[in-house]
Amino acid sequence: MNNTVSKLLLGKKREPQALSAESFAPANIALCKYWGKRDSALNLPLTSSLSISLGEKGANTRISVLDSAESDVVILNQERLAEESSFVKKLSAYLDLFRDVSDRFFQVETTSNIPVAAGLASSACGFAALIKALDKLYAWELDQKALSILARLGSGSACRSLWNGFVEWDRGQCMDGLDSHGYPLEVQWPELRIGLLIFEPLPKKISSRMAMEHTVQTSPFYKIWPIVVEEDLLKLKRAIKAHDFETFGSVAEANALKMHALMMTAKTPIVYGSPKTLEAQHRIWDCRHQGLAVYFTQDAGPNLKLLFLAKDLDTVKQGFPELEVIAPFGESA
Ligand code: 2P0
Repeated sequence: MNNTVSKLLLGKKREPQALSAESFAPANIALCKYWGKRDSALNLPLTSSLSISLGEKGANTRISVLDSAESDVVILNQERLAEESSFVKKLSAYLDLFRDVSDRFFQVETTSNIPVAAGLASSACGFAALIKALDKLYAWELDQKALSILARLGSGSACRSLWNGFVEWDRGQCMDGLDSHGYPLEVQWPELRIGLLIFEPLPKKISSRMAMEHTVQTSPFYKIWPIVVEEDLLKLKRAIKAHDFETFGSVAEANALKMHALMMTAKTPIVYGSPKTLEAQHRIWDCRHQGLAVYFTQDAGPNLKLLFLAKDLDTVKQGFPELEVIAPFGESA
């Protein structure tokens, strides 16, 4: 058990209190990106970040105690993953944080309604759903902040998937990471829409973890990233509060482009975009030149997420008929 876990679970039950437990967590999309760690074992970031959760799009995870197994069993979207796969190893190492030597192995069954590993933060909602399910299984009754800290140990961005709506992940200052967690912004924006433009629902070639490390170590521009993020975060939070969509969209889009620019200047460069990504970006900029308020963000994959308002839904759909539209605050607008 690492230090963070033992501090948070002090006085809590060490034996599962049920045979299985289940929980859901929403996917989240960063509007101001997390890109770079100050501690890679604890997933402590170099900067704060800000996301929007995707409501009903996310992961549902059931964890069950296995009786006589010799390893964990991981089932993702009805398919059992090979024991030696990197995802199963990562998940087992995460579960090791919580089990005593005497503990048995687990079956982790996750159903995700978003494309896995397509740069759509599916590991984030997976780890958030898993820690919520573990909390139920062991009857720890941890608060959201503690769950956010523990989710972060699985995957950094998972700490933002504990809430709906806008979530800021405060980077924190402490070495043990107990002050590095998400918290929700108390702002609703029912008119906001997110469009998933999925070209390639395929696993990404380079993991975010490796790409971040490579960028931090080799991009000559990384040193200005923390300054960029600080400014973008402030602008975004002001725009969200004021429901100033154009500032919101343009700052989020520029933040994503700056993150990808960092990667392109790494040695050797990392490029997550494909020709389809670039073609869609040009279509979005053309729409904007014609007066349509539509923006995009892009994560560690080729797909884009469009940002627009409910009033423009029909026009955006004309330009992008393949779009899957999400209302992160519900369909009320
Ligand atoms: C984000 N991404 O803020 C950024 C933007 C992708 C691009 O967080 O190494 O799976 O597990 O902490 O959280 C994806 O990275 O990385 C991510 P780890 P994670 O959403």
